[in-house]
Amino acid sequence: MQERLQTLKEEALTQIEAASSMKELQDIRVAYLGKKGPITEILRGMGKLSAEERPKMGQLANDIRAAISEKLDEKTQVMEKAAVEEKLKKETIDITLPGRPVKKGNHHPLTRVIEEIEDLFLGMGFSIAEGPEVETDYYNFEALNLPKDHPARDMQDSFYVTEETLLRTHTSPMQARTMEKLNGEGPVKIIVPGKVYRRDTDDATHSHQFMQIEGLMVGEDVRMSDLKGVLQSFAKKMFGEEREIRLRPSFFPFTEPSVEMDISCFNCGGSGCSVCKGTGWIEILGGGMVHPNVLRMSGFDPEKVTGFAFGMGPERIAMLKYGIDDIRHFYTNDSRFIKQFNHI
Ligand code: 2U9
Repeated sequence: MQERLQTLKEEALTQIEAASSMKELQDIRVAYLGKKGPITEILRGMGKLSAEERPKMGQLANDIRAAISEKLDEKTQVMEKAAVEEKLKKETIDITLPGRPVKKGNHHPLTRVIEEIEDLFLGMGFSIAEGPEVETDYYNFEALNLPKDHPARDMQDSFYVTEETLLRTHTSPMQARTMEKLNGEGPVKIIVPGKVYRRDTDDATHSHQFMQIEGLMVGEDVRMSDLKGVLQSFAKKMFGEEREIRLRPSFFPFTEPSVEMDISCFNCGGSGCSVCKGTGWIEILGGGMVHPNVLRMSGFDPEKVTGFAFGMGPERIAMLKYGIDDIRHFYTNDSRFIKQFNHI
């Protein structure tokens, strides 16, 4: 039995030495130290030994079991360490290698223009107000002097959600909401950017969803000259200090008098070209003095306060600024289009 144990020990240690995987080691552990293993078997056979032999054999058997177990642990550690090193070797990165270029995204050209316009008006003391895109018929039309059967409603073909709610056709309802909250106490000096919706067939210059930035200033003795001053300052900052502006008479149900603002063409300087269609002037926005009905419906007394308002389409300004010929480019998410603006 003693030789048997020794043989087992050498055999086990040899196998452990030769083992090249954790699995093999585990198999050796089970094979030699397991319940059905030869050492256990020998220990079970101890009964046949004499009383003086038993402790010696027992000790030997346990020593051999301990030696095999120790060797197994030792080899396991060696293997685990080797595995970690292997992994580290595999994972070592050559820090001298250039990193993978992280493709940096960029602002959508429309976002740029909107933020540029917002900054200009923030710089003139306006604050930004944003309102709900699903509006009530009252705030989208009635409060803006467009009573139920007013023909001008057709100019703004709408997506109705229910009899009384629709996707707003302009951001003006938020100006009416802002005024109403002030219970006739001005001043009001806000711009309202946002998405608006009109039931239009998309083509190069029309989109069923587009952006608007409208502005409103209400207070004592607000005049048309204030509107002209604000629009002039906006035009020069947005399109160049050498820009001239001109105001032409126009009509909007919510302003009286109403104007359209043109800027001198930034492409030909005014001598006439394809950008300004030979006129030397480019139409940018509309505006006017807030209609007394609109002031009254939003809780202001037109005898005490006056106001001006204006509205522009950021897509139009971005198309002029970047020479874009089709409004749909802004909405079709074609990365070839968007990528062009990464460098600016
Ligand atoms: C209130 C009172 C008056 C907003 C105004 C315009 C003129 C205008 C167009 C610009 C481009 C619409 O998207 S567009 O085609 N808008 O020309 N907007 S005055 O007048 C208001 C708004 C709110 C309470």
